[in-house]
Amino acid sequence: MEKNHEEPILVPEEEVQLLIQTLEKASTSLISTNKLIKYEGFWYPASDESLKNILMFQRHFCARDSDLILASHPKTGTTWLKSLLFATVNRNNYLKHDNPLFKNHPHELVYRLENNIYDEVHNHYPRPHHLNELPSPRLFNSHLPYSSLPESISTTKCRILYICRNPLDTLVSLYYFVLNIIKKKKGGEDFQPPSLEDFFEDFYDGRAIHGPYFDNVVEYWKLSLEQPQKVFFMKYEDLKKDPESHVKKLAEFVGVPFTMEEEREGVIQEIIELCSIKKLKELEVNKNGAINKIFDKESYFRKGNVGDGIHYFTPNMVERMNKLTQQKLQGTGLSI
Ligand code: PAP
Repeated sequence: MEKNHEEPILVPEEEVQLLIQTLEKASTSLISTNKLIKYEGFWYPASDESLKNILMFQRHFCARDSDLILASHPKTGTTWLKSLLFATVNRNNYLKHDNPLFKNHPHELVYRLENNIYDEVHNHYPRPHHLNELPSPRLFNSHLPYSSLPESISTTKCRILYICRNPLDTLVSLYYFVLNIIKKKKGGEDFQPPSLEDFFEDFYDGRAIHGPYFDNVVEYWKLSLEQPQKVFFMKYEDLKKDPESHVKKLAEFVGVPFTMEEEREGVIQEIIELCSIKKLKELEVNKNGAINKIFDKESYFRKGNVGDGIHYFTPNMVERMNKLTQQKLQGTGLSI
């Protein structure tokens, strides 16, 4: 059911603070001063703002049947999939040279729901009423686990596209992304960066932002088996290996399959080219400025390699992560 609602009522500050007091807390190597809190089984920054945004999203977001929600653990290919999804869905809405991806970072075209939409402080983000006014299909993303998404996402026919990635590549990517933010905040001459080895241990124990990583992956994987019409499950590595067949399947899943004529004319290839890391990296719009005033736009485009993660760790650490992966995915039929 599509509900048109006004600006939602804010979750009172006192309620958020009381809730935080009841939640389990942890420090990690990367975020030692700014502790993590465990909410509904997953770790988030222990800030009032962050939890309030999640609560607001959970309480006020009304999914439409036509919504397309890109779900992922951070650093598994979200930005790439955002651009591919946007370019595919909107391929007939713009002239080739006028694609909004040339003027906007992918994160400015596909909004992250639990971030700042419901936040009255960062008002450069669209307001909730703006979400209601967006034409269908609306494209969103979320890093929340399926079990924490608002009810309307499961009760409507809205579709979810999920992407996962090799855990070592994911953790290295996350480490460098967060390190960039810390350096900006604290980096002076005597700045001692937190070690990747320590962050490995945090991630291994599931104690990193949005972790435990495997729990996030397995929830969506299971749902994709139970309801394949609801969840399209992808792996970063497969998308790299064979982007064409994935973009084709993605278009079919979201109800805008490529015509024979489009295929003949190379439209799929053009989309892949436009959304390649090489192309996106060299666009002026992705070189300067920051998403949400904190995250440098260019930091979303680092290397984009597959299997690079193992080079950062000792054979013993790689072996431990492989064993953990096997253990966590045992019986699921999934391998990453
Ligand atoms: P997010 O969850 O914060 O949005 P996300 O986009 O999922 O981040 O992950 C960023 C990773 O995707 C980076 O990987 P790396 O650190 O191992 O290099 C980034 O380089 C990679 N990436 C970004 N855009 C693309 C793209 N167009 N193609 C392939 N990989 C990409």
